[in-house]
Amino acid sequence: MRKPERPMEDKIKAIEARIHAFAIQTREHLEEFRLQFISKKGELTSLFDELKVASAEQKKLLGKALNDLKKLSEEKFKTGQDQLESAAVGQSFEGDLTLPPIPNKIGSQHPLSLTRYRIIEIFERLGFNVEDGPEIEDDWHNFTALNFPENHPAREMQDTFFVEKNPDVLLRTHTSNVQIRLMKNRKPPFRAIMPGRVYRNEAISARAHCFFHQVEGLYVDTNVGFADLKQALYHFAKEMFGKETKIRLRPSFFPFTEPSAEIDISCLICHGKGCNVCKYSGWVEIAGSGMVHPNVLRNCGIDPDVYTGFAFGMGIERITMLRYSINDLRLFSENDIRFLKQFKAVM
Ligand code: 2U9
Repeated sequence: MRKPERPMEDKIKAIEARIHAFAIQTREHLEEFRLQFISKKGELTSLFDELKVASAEQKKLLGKALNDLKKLSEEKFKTGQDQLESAAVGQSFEGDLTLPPIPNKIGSQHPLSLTRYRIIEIFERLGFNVEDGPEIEDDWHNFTALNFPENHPAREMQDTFFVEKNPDVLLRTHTSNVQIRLMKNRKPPFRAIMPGRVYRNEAISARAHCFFHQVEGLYVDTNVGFADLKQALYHFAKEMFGKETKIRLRPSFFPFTEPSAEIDISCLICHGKGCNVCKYSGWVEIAGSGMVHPNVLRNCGIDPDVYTGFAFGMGIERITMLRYSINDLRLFSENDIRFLKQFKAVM
């Protein structure tokens, strides 16, 4: 005997009870729920199919109940899905989530890097490229090409680290070797700065170290004059130390420039009145500079009757010490976190 057909109303009630009773605790339960009640092959779809062939009166009576059931199943599915997802996120945390967060220890940039980036930024805006070269160099690129005569006392003055087995090999004493390589290998005009590490045989103290960092600059073209040098370095001083900064040039001597000048800035601490930072002179030295010596141009195959150029050099440590009021050079290489964490990029 055929089982009597259950009225649709009963079926809706029975399914509603089963939906309420269904516990969704795992991903598998969620999928099982979806197959039973939501999918196209699920129980609700077959009830909707039944409704299609029902009388108009039944459609009116049961259509709403069936739609409510559909809504109920979808809401239960969504709630189950959300709960499983947030439980998965929660599992990735460990320990007591009500405790204050563990501080995020991200590093900070080294003050010498911050100063190097700032110097590069200033000169890049004046059209200078950044060039790089070897720290282990031969005598010609470090001394001879720069117009240091064979037995010139300046070679000893530089207190160079030579390689014992081959006295022609040394640790560069300045980044000028990069400028020599640039001038030898390419044709003028050049406008470039050379940041890098240099080495000198000095006893380590608050003011000296066996290595430090320099930025040198070179501008070679037809018609480059001393006024260009002055203007470029005045612009640099104002950008680096503030608009009120003044500069002064003092005559000096370097084998590779003629004429040569030391560049001083007005003291940042006392603004020229006199204090112990500027040794009561009101001025602080920041760089050396000059017009590239004709012999140096000639050594690199550049005709000094056609081209002229200016060059300058500065210690990045010195600029950084003035910028951040640091009084001991050793702090830069001791890796003391208490010192290093105080510096943040100023954008
Ligand atoms: C070439 C031609 C000329 C670079 C220059 C200085 C003056 C200078 C010192 C500053 C402080 C070195 O770091 S420091 O101890 N530098 O005084 N440097 S002119 O002149 C050049 C370089 C390369 C081919």
